[in-house]
Amino acid sequence: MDLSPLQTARYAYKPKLPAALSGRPEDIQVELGQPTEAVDDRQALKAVFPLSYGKPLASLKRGSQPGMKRTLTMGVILSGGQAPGGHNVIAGIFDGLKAGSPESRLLGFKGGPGGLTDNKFVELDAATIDAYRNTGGFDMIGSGRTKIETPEQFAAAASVAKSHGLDALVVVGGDDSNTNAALLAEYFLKEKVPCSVLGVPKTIDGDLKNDHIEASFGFDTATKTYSELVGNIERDAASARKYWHFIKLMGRSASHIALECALATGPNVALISEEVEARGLTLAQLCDEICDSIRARAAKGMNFGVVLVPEGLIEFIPEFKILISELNDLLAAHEAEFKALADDGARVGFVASALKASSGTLYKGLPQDIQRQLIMDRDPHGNVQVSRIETEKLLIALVEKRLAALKAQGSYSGSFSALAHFFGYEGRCAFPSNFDADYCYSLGYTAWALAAAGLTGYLSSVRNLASPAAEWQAGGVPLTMMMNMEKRHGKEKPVIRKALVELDGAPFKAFAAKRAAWAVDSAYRFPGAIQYYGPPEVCDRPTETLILESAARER
Ligand code: FBP
Repeated sequence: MDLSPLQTARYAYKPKLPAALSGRPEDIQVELGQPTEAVDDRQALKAVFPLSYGKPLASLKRGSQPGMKRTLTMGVILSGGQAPGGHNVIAGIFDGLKAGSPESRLLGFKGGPGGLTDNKFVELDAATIDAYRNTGGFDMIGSGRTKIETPEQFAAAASVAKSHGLDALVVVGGDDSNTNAALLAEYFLKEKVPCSVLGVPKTIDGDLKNDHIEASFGFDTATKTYSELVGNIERDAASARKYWHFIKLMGRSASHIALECALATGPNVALISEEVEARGLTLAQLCDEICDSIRARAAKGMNFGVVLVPEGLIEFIPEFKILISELNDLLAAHEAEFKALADDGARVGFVASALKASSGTLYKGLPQDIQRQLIMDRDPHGNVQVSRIETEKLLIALVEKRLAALKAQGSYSGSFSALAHFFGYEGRCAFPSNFDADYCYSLGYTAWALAAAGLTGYLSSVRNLASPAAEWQAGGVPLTMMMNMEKRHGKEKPVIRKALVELDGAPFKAFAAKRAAWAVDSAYRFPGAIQYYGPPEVCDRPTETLILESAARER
């Protein structure tokens, strides 16, 4: 392999650990609190999780823990979209295991949860781990989006766990994958499979967070990567003075990524899906608001600017929400018939004629590409693949049309030339920032400690993240504690509650206080590239979101 100088340097980086995890592994103690309750729908959840509901919070401390198992065989699965730092989670588990006993073993199940049910695995040794330390990607063992849901899949997972003598299995994933981990933990308890199931909070989207989980890993690096690019584009826009850049930013549902990038870069417009929904804005009203900024800047001779568009926007615009829900029902009810249709043209025609009147009219009025993108396959969890819907292009087309009408009325005289960008995959496999490298390694090490203590049905947690790593607090949060019941495919299902952007939260308020000035001025902020070596205030600084949320918690 031809290694880049940074790759070589990152192999040698030693991630920082919370004080509780530094030092001799035999001096780690697991302290348990009081029983917990789910966020909502407690009776229903108790019925789904009779054996694992309501476990106590766990905290890791220095001390001695009787009954800690030193020699373990653990398995690890990477689930869902890539997020920077996944390899460090595995390295943390591995180093914890080997510190406990050199006899311990770690199996990596390949290609996501499907690797467990199909028993596709690799035993991870020191040489393999060393080749991936502090680097991005999930390529050490691969990832996948298979959902373990049928009785056969649960039985296969149990038989694989037993055949390897697994003491614990760690699922590294987002809300859906960790919900799946909770169901697997319950199943293993019911079937008396002596294997703990633990989760690790992963997703660049930043929506797996709550009172006990301050951030999902990957959000820090991904948003810093996008913010660097947005800042560069802002500088280009201000230099060339001829383009409006519409930048779609990844984040399947919540707008945490767009909000964080806005706080980091001060764009002219940043749409926040949760606000669009709360205000009940139609697509036309949204375009009008973008046009307001374009016109105000044109009046000052600035026919350029930057608009941030969250990837999930379309599902939050009320009329599209209804359309997408009708499309989901339609595609589920007529799956075979739909798949048998000859081509995209026939499929578009089929749904256009089957939709209810108002959704049908909306759908028929959309550009052909968007019509086609809206009916593409759903992911295994039933989600629309919003990363493939070109909302940024849809907005450009509608804004162009609206500006032409305004020009005809004499209320706009600027020039509008727009470019579309989508930043998503660029950020998911970046070298993890120091924050993510340290956080992920700590999460992995914590997962090992929870497994050694024999806990099951927990999400590895590391808190107090706005402070230096030595002051971070490691522990475990019962998975059922973060759950409620939600309707999926027409049925009530247990799910870990997704954290959307809170409009009364500190990050949104900080953004809302500044955006009116940003809409008219060129108040751009240039965060630059992620720095791995140098002063801690530059290299170890967490996201603006984390800093603002921690400060609000302390008030
Ligand atoms: P996870 O929720 O699995 O972490 O994935 C997040 C994400 O990166 C979204 O932001 C995006 O919409 C989606 O994955 C893209 O999925 P895919 O990799 O299948 O194209």
